[in-house]
Amino acid sequence: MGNNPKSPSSPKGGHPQASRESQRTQDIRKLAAYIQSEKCKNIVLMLGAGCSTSSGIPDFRSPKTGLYSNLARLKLPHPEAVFEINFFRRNPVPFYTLAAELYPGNFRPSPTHSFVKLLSSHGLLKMCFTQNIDTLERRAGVPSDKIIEAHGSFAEQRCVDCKTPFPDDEMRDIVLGDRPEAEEVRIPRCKRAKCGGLVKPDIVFFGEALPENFIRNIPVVGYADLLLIIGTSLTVHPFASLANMADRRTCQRVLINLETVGDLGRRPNDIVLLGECDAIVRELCEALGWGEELERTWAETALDGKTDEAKEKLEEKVEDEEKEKEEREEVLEHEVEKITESIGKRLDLDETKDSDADAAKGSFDMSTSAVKQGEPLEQTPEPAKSSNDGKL
Ligand code: CNA
Repeated sequence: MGNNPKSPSSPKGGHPQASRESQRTQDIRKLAAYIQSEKCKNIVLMLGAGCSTSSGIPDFRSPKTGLYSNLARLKLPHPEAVFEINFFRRNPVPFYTLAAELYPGNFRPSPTHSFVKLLSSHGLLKMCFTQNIDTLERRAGVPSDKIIEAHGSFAEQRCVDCKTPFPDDEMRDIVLGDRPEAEEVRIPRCKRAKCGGLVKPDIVFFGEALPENFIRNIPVVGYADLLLIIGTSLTVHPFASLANMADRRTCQRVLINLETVGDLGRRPNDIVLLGECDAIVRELCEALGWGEELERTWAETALDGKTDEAKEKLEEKVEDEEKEKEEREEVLEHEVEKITESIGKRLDLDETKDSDADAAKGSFDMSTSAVKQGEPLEQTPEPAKSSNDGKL
């Protein structure tokens, strides 16, 4: 199975958007069936900034909303300079101005992060490689031994010269706390006597080596039955190269993103699901029968750090919302039953009228389009083309 995002296969006269959506629904159902099959035991994830945009953290490259298009105020020679180690050593102000906007603690994981937790609690998650530095996978409850923070994180910090660790609470206060009006931004300095070097969070800047546990775990991708790539432009290497390490014969690659990226869509069995990752993940969880579990797991992330009273209120709110949802679904089901019944009657009448014409046209057998549990994913007749042809 697979799809070509560039050429929606709308029937003549059909609405291309509607056709794309039904293709997406079909792909999601087949993906769910594959996940539930015996073949799919090891799921590997590659995550990027797009997983956290709904949490309120901008990504780098989205036009208008991305960090790079909003950095003019920092007067950088080029946008990436804010994350370049040599530039940071000369001028740490732009980084620390930005750090206040990205610093963990103020953000709640997205439903996509909670989906990763579900994969883990269902025993399917082999490894979650993330480029994100926001620690939202941890906050969503994904076990730490299943997370590779390939570009490090804001969780710890140290001196760039002597590597002495710097206390977390002081760092938090410097980045997020009040500062004197005259001070544009506060820069943490090493506390070791006679050092005074610049302190930097343990995030990997351009020009720095990737963490050792990333390098050590690269072979894990080769054992994946399913590689899910979510919310990344696949432009930062070596992380982006992991996508090509998936075994062509045994691994199903799936991209969930706002746009096509890398060479996803080029292998005949690639699946490209374009759209907001939270919406797609919710649809996938519904197809897996995990819909309610996802919402409950995600609701729990809102309780993090809240008082008991606030927790109770939130829990009550979630329960009320679930009850309302159930009631709405019951009413809807009833309406659908009524409509189906009346259509059934109308069809009976029409059938008697048009039976000769129907016999001439032949009939469409719904059962042939049904997705069977554990069915192997088919291959598309033609390899799909990505919009990034030849760029990588
Ligand atoms: P990027 O280059 O900004 O690309 C983000 C990708 O996600 C783009 O292709 C977007 O189209 C897509 N996207 C954005 N929002 C959504 C959404 N809601 N649903 C689906 N897709 C979406 O970011 P990458 O992660 O590819 O680049 C790697 C850099 C970004 C790493 O070094 C990170 O450290 C760095 N970064 C991390 C964060 C974070 O930790 N949250 C934020 C900003 C940048």
